[in-house]
Amino acid sequence: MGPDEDIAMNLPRVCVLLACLLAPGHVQADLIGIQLRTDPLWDDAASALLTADAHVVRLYAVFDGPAGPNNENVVLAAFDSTLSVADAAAAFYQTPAPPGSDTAPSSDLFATYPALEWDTFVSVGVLDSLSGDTTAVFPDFVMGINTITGGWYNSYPPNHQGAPDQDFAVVLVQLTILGLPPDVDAAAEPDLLVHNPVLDGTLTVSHNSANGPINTEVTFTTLVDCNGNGIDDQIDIDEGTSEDSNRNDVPDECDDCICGDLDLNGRVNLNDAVTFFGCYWLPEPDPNCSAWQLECSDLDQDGNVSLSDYATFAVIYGKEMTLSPPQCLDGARSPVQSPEPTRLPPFFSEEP
Ligand SMILES: [Ca+2]
Ligand SMILES: [Ca+2]
Ligand SMILES: [Ca+2]
Ligand SMILES: [Ca+2]
Repeated sequence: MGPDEDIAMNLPRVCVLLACLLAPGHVQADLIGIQLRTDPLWDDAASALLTADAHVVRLYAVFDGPAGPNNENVVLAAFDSTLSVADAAAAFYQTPAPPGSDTAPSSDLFATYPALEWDTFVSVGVLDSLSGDTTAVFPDFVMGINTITGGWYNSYPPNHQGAPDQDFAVVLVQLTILGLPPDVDAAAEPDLLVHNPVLDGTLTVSHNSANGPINTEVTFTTLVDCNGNGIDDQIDIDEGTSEDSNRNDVPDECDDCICGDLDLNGRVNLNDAVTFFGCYWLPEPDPNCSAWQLECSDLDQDGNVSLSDYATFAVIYGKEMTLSPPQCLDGARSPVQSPEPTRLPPFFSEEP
């Protein structure tokens, strides 16, 4: 848990304590949000038992304090939620061992069926399905897309439903995922609630607070980070960190080079020439020539943007172009004619 989460979780807790002082005997536990937790130890334990590379994640509903004796029941309902595995080749693990339920298995069965501990299940604190206090029916998590529609009832101990941990967090879902590529680290992403490498979908939870029902929706989207900066590429584009000249929602630095078309507008024209000249004989990227532009200006891919590239650029100037370096001249032999001017503006062609 990071420092921000610590603050986020402790602040309301302080407020609850103050509320206790001001109005003793009346405590309303409110939902702060949904939290996703991963632990490499879970993965190791599950993988050892399931004889497969396993990724275990758990979703928790986090409250701002304990439910009080005068306000014992906290109602949660989850509805119209979908959770699927981000990778099409992967699937949620569902143990074939009894009881074969999608709800939390009884820990009494773990000695006989150790893999049952890592079953995929949905629960709001249903610690023991043998006790018969399960209140919802859920789909088989072996399916790729899981639509969860049902109600969960979380009440104050000692009835064993919804018992929170020391952080007032109640487990909602355990998801054990098999079949992901081995390089996927389920714990690696900085913002697990928004972008997670293993989950897609939404989880909507309704909480019956002191002020009426409150809906909390969490959307899980796979982090798309082609440029490897740890930030979702759509955010890179929206905030201008990355250009998206061809509006394909892919940062240009991740797009394939198109011969001479350095702004990816489909033509080799004046704007590209300005960029090309800015990259000419440049040893490394600078404000006038990004790393992607420098790489793509090297039309023969020999490692330098030199006179030979300029000669090629002059040939393909004014043409429409779809081929990638180093096939630029191959493409220029049968170009689609363009109305753009075909004469390259004057340029010093001497190498430094
Ligand atoms: Ca990115
Ligand atoms: Ca693009
Ligand atoms: Ca262009
Ligand atoms: Ca070159």
